[in-house]
This record gives sequence, structure tokens and C-alpha cells, in this order.
Amino acid sequence: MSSGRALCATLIGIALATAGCEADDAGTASGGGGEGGGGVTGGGGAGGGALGPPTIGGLVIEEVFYAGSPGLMAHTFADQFIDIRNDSDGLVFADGLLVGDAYGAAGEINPGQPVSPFADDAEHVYLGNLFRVPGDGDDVPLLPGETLTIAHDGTNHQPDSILDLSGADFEAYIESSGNDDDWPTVDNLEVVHFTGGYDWLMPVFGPGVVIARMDATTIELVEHPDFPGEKLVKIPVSAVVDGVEALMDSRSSAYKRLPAGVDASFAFVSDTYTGESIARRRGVEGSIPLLLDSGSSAADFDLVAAPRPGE
Ligand SMILES: [Ca+2]
Ligand SMILES: [Ca+2]
Ligand SMILES: [Ca+2]
Repeated sequence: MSSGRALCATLIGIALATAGCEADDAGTASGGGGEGGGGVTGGGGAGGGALGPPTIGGLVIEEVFYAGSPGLMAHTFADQFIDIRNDSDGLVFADGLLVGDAYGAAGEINPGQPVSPFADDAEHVYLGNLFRVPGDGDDVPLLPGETLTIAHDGTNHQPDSILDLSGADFEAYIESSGNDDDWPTVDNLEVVHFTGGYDWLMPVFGPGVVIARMDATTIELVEHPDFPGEKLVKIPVSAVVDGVEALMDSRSSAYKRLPAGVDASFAFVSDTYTGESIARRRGVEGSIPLLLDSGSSAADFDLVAAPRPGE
């Protein structure tokens, strides 16, 4: 959302919708203003009326940084982040958006690594971890072109990483683990379901990331295949807003976890702890939607050598 904060301030004077602008912290504004400005030009219209809901486009996963960074002293993965962009011509509220990652291995990490037993279910995604953007419907506005950055840890990871995530919009904070930090400048996601250890660590070999919209209180739970007594969440594909499958390498297609209806293929980086991310390709600057979304990540995503949160 950082790009939109600066944008928000400039929009107040011209009577576009300013819902939530007051709540934003202008002090954290950084980068990306050009991108957001392009979106609003298309979405705001010349009539001067309030910016309404989208007539084209919607929320899409723009970037996933999961592989971790080389680090000065040691590898780090606390700098993982997900960018979700309002790639539409209208105002979108991210409140209630569900964000999670798929159960299952990203490849044959160990010899004989089994594939997910749910791989043949084309109608559902099975997630080990699921979080919810807090709010009751009007608390987290995203203007056209704005990006919501979700961090593993919302802090400055330099110098072990090039990333400073202290300006992220939300972070995963696992209070129950007793081993996660609640970073003060970044709001916390709500925990809907968590099966990890200390923190929301997406697989550094490749996660299947999903955003979805449904009532978090009615989500179905199923038995965890590996840990008796543990559960996974089962979400219908019809509730999925967007998803991207990242696997270990080009030979890992047998390990696909997300159904073809969510992502027909998969993306990958060159190795773990390379500091590389995957990011959605862009079409013609200023077009709406801007990001390519053919439903197949092999066609829609590029490997990015330097991750760009909030852009
Ligand atoms: Ca955390
Ligand atoms: Ca926090
Ligand atoms: Ca980005």
C-alpha cells in the first residue's frame, strides 16, 4: 500500500474517494508512485465522482519472495514477502482477504519424497497455513495500482538481505509460538490456521500461494496426511481469487499442489537462498489490468534477481 499513501494524500484535494486515507501513515510513503498514478488515471474517470468498485480487473498476486537471501553471516528466510496488487480500475477493500500456502512438497527434496495425496482434487486447494487481512470491510482500501505487502517479519532485514520490510502493510505474527517478534511498525495478520513452527515460513523450495475470499469461520478442516491430529484447511477453487504455484525446479511438475484451475503450470527460481523472487509480468504501462494473468504462471511470471516489495 505504500505507493498509495502518497497518492492518497494528493487525491484528497480533488474529491476522489478518500475512504481510509486518514488512517494511512503518510510517513511511510515510499516508491512506486508512478505505477499507482497510472492506475488512478484510468480508474478515476473525469467525472469527479467517488471511485467505485472495479469494472475490470481485481486483486492479483504480483510477487512472491520465498527463496530467502544469501546473508552476510548466514542464510535468512525472515525476509519472505508477498505482494498483492489492486490491478483494477476501482477501489478494492482488502479486509477479510485470506492468504495462505499449499500443503505439500515443492519437489523431490529428499529421495522418494511423496507427492500430495490431494493432487488429483481439481475442485479444492489444501492449505497448511491461512491468514486473514483484518478489518470489517472498509479498513484496508487499495486504490487502483496500489500494492499490499505481506511480510514474514515486518522489519529491516539489512544487511543479511537487501530488503527493508519495516514499511510492509502486514506481517505474520505467531504469538502462540513464543518465538516470533511483533514488529511495531507493521500490523499483524489474523491467524486463521497455522501448522508451521515459529513463524509463517513458506517453503524456500517453492510455495503454492493462494488468496481467497470466503467466511473464515466456515472453512472446512481435513486431517493432515503427515501429522495425526493436525488439520489442513480445504477451500473450494470457486473461492480462490488468485494463486501461483512455485516448485523446486523445472523437473518438479509431478509435485504440483494447486489445481490447474488456479494455476495451470508453475514458476521456479534458480536455487534456494539466492535472493531471487518471482513476479508477474507487466503489459503495456497504464493499461488495466496491467499484470499478465493467463492462468498459467510459466507464462505470467518472471524470475526477478532483486525483489521489489511494494512495487
Ligand atoms: Ca513473523
Ligand atoms: Ca506487528
Ligand atoms: Ca513487487
